[in-house]
Amino acid sequence: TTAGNVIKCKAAVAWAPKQPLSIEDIEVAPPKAHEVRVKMVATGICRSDDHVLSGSISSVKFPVILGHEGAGIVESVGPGVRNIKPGDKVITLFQPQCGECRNCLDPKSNMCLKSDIGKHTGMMLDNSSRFTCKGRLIQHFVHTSTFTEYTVLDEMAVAKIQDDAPLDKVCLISCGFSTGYGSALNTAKVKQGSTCAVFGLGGVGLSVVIGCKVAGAAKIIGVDTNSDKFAKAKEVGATECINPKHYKEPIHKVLERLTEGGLDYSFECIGNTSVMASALLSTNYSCGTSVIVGVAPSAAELNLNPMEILTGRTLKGAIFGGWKGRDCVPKLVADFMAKKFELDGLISHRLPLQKINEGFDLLHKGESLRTVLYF
Ligand code: PAD
Ligand code: ZN
Ligand code: ZN
Repeated sequence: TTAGNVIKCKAAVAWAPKQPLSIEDIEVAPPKAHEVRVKMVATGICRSDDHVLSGSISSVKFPVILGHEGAGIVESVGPGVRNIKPGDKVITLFQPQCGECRNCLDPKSNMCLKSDIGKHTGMMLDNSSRFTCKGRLIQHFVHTSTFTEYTVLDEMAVAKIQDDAPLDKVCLISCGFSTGYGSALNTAKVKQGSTCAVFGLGGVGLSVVIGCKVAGAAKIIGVDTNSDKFAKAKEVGATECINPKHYKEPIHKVLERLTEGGLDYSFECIGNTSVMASALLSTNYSCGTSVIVGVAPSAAELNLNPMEILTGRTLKGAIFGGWKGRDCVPKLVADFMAKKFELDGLISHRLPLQKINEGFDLLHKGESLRTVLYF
């Protein structure tokens, strides 16, 4: 039995930014009080992992084990863990839910105050790490770290899901799918018959499209500079797609014309501040709502004329689509099992952990939506 012992296993370690990941033998310490050790089964590669590797999210410390879109099976639990036991299927929560803080108690917020997003301590809640490699301490990433055969999670960062869920698909509910879907349903609250535009048609943007469709939007316009993304976007619900490179005039002018006075809702799913500004401008100047979903570089600033908001527009944002992880993720998995939405269309590639750098290359080349790594 491994319970109570250090586990030696493989992990993809990021030693420094702007370098390929390296597959290493690491040691994973047993879970302490209110912690859970998980054997990973599947994890997606998200653009946010790449933002860290590229150095664009500069506060993350190295060496680190990245990855935050994971699903696995509980290997052992530490003292005090009540509702999770070895053998349970779980999804990792990069946006945790402690259930006790001011924001967890507010039904309007999912931004648990214990979240490591933005702070990037790289540690477990008790301020220590469970990972070592070659005698060095390795940082955790936003309470998850899924690019490893075994990881340790604080109980607040674990959602227990039903036993019959296919982990190689529902891992997307751990980040990309839920972020996009929730941005449409929870953050924008898209109304039936409305007009929507989704800027950036990667795994997150496509999930916004799915959410807009479920909400009954009449028009869902996909916007991407890579026209190769259009076929899949239409397959999951986009009613038309446009490429800003094919127009001389600014894209918000084009969208204003297509929608007779501006969109009801727009979503920025790229992480580019000038696109955020044009997504806002493309909404109706009085009743439009624009949602920031993409993660911009740490140092970036958004340039806006206040008049664009003064006339009545709403600018919003959300992490993880506004979902409270432990409450909502099991329900999202149940909705998937009940065929309320599909995830297959979002998964473009499957690779073993050992080929993780190939997965990042596919993302850089614009060829992948989601690459799911298996173990
Ligand atoms: P992705 O890289 O797969 O998709 C981005 C898409 O945007 C690609 O299809 C690009 O071709 C397209 N694109 C790039 N530049 C432009 C441009 N100027 N105009 C139009 N299209 C363009 O990324 P993803 O879908 O994995 O993630 C998208 C963003 O969402 C990224 O910034 C990621 O960090 C962020 C994210 N946020 C959360 C959250 O909780 N808010 C969660 C997960 C991901
Ligand atoms: Zn992500
Ligand atoms: Zn909390």
